[in-house]
Amino acid sequence: MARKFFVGGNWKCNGTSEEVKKIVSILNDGKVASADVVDVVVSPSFVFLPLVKSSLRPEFHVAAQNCWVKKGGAYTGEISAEMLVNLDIPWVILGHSERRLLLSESNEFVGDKVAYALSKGLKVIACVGETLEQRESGTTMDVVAAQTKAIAERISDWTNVVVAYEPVWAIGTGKVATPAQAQEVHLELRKWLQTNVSAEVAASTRIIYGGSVSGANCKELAAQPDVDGFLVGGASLKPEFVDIINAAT
Ligand code: G2H
Repeated sequence: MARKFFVGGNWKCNGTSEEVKKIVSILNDGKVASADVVDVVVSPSFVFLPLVKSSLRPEFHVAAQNCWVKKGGAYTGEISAEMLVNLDIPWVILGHSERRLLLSESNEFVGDKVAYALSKGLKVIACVGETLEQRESGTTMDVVAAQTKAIAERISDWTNVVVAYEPVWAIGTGKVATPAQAQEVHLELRKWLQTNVSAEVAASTRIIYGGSVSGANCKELAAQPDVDGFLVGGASLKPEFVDIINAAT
């Protein structure tokens, strides 16, 4: 089953309204592959979501970088899935390692968030990935399997899920996983889905790579059979993001 290439731009906690407008205009002017070939989703901070959504070319979509684990209420500082749906924001990134590590989000908490966001009609980019210590101790697959299992136990429909494999040691470090390292984990993750969810879900779910993806390394990574796209941080704030989108072709 053909999986459509997917490129996400995670702008993290960056940008002023002027800078955001500049990035949007670069994206709007960029010569990119057609929407039949690649899904493009950019994720500005919450405060810029309406601005980006209203000014971005229509075939590109927006994602929030997080949302609350259940219905809104007395949760100061949080943004609910319902609010994103209300603003017509189709996607949300959940379980990014920066939140898992800096804000102590557990596998179970991330799994609950994924299930709740999906139940409200959002599409989810669910992030998994091991730390350097875990890789060096040989537990990479145990870690990403446990993170994926916590999601799998809470959802039954994977249609609106993209899994982002982001090794923590490669995030923002310039130390990208080699194409072989990325392919190895993506293939193992797909096998995990086949064994623990279903062959259909394993074949159709997009598994994208994140961690120091750039215009220079994207083509080689994209050529791997189980790499279905990217979640891009630093380079998504630069003109080279257009080249990364075009890695699909
Ligand atoms: C990983 C990635 C975006 P960067 O966090 O999700 O960031 O490309 O800067 O390593």
